Amino acid sequence: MTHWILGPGAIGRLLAHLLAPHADVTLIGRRLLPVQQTLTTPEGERLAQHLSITTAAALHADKPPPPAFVHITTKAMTAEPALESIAGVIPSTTPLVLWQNGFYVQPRLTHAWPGPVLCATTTEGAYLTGEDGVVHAGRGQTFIGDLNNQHGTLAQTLAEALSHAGLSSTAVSDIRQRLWQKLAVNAAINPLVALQGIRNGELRQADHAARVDAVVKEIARIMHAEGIAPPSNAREEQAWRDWVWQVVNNTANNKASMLQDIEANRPTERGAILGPLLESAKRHRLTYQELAALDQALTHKEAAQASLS
Ligand code: KPL
Repeated sequence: MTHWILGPGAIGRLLAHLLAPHADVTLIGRRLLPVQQTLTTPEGERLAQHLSITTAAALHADKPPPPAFVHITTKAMTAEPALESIAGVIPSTTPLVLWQNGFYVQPRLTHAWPGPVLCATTTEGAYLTGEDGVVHAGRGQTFIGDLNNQHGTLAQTLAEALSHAGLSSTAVSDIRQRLWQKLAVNAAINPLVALQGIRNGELRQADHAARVDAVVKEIARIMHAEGIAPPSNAREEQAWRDWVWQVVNNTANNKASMLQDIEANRPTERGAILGPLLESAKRHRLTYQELAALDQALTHKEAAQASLS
């Protein structure tokens, strides 16, 4: 089985390290990285591995045989341009696997790409340490499915391949619900910590906590309108609140991905995380002033940073 992994960020490199001993794997970036790469396991073991790394431009010149799967592991807002960069070298029937947060690129590519489009959502923890290292900080669970439930067998094949490689994965028929549930948590935590420049656990301070609860109130109503059940049986708003605070407690020491993006002067996933909520609130005529305020503040912050760089 051949896997191409488009986007050598933390999840992309983690996938490449885990799959490489079992399958034919190529990691594709905008620029070349050292082929000798190191994975630090959750147990602290350092494993060096020679990975096949190339660029989209080199693929156009080499014209290799098409892969069984193209995993897109870029940030949400760069997934489509990344696919565009290799679209000329793969048949349009090639299965895609989308690993993005939010709910932006998943419906767009499901609609636009002729071949199967699988979506993955994962709680694996990983971060990069420079050009040649990735740390697998914590093991998690990965769920795979497609939005129209037409590719269950393919999702099952991929889930088995990933699990065999050490990434515990399950094929599911409710991936839309799982993507929105993760989006809810990301929307309640990421914009606030990115704007305040704080670690997740600092949201427990009273003034931040009141804001989190106000955001969760809006999110709970939107989820209800979208038909997305909370991950437990408690009364809906309470269930969403409990879940968000559980994630805050479990990740208290983390710098959320959006804060890392702000600190590194990269564009954030604002559009993919807040965008679908704002769009849904407008469509269902629900209140969204907390979410809109976060969106606006992040837009200003990103614009201010871009003008300085
Ligand atoms: O997924 C996350 C992120 O950082 O993007 C959370 C759950 C907020 C943990 O930090």
